[in-house]
Amino acid sequence: MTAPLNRSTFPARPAAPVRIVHLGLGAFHRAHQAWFTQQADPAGEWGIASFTGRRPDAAIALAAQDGLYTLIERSGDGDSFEVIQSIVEANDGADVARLCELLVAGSTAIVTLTITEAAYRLAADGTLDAAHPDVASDIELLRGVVAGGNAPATTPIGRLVQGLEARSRSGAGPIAVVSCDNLASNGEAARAAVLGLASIVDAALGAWIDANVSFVSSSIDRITPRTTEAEVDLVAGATGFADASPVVTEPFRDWILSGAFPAGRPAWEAAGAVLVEEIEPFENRKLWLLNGAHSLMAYAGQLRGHTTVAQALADPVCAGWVEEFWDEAEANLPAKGLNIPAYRAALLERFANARISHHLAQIAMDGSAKLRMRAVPVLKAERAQGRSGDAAARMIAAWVAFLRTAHTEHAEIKDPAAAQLSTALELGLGEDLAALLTLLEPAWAQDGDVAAQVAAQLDLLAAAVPSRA
Ligand code: CS2
Repeated sequence: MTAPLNRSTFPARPAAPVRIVHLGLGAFHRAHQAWFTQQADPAGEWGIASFTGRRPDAAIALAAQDGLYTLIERSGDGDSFEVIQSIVEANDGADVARLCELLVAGSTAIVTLTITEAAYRLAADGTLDAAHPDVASDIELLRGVVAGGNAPATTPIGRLVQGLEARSRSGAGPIAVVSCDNLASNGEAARAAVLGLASIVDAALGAWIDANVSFVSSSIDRITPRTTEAEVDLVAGATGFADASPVVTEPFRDWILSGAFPAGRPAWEAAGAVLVEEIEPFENRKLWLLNGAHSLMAYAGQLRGHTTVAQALADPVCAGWVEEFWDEAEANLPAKGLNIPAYRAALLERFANARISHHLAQIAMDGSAKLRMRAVPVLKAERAQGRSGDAAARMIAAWVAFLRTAHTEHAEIKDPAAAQLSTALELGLGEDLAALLTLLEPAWAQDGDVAAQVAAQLDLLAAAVPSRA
């Protein structure tokens, strides 16, 4: 017999008061920030109110369990189970009224974000893409809010700006916004998005945010694949609780943060988080070595017939490409203080954990936003040093080949720029390349060398794809 999981059936500590608001209630948030907060806050002083993004489903499932869920830590040898209690409220992201209520409370000190790279709506030059239809529509809505209306914004950044606008009128004081998305200088990206939007809406609101919101950058790491039904059954058997919404993750976790917390924060370092002055080298190490290898395997691995990261890594061809890309990335990271040989060795072990079924298709989504962080900087840095950057170009070529296959097979392209990608692919083989590259990096519109280099890597990949050899 299993019991339902909630705060009456499970011997939970009392729900902590909300002091953290999170946007992006998904598996990664529950394996990462919620776990760190639980470990760092034994007294239960830091409750999290978490909001979903596009759909309310995760909030509905979690609210039915009073925010409780089981975290399955899956190593190569076995599983361990822990009930996470730090989320005390699970809300539909569309409930902007509740978000505003929480943000006007002086006790709310932090907003954390896992809204995905694409949701920042930044153009390739790092400024807000104000012409994007969703952004433009939120600008209108928010102008109405400043004028006394209360229609809810629809994008994550729009909702955050709406909450901050409410706070600015409440006298609740300064607050920290912590980006936990895989973007370089993600605190600065959050500032560009939030301040960019707020300043267009209302100059005074922009000025308040500038003076009162601290944008914290953070490098976040914990491989968290999608949960399946098998995990639901596993948890019931192992713990005796019927948890409709468990999360499976690897044992490894890492959180490096840089920035000020004007209204306080949990002692996350008690759980292993690290506060640093200079975050860029750590961000690049993670974005290039871990995420870069992931994207390379996602595209090249699927072309070679693989489904998961562990399978792709077991393929010597893919593994060789990963190593070559790592060599290029490493050449552009500081030699001191990052312990890169150990980091690379640890990554190989983490990727090889076949008990974590991390699907390449999941990683392949949103490629246009991801490759801008993972491949483009390495290729540019290599070329600037007078080296080829062929391994980084190969990642981009694998993305192009993957998109072409999807286009030919009429498969859905899951990407925020799907419409522009399709327009580029319509141009047909060869002609499409320059257009696709320009979407990654506008400066490449004029760079025939990069296009020729990626085309050469496309030939190499075609020769390495079993069905086409
Ligand atoms: C992955 C990341 O889906 C992806 O793009 O590269 O989610 C990756 O698993 C995490 O950043 C690991 O910390």
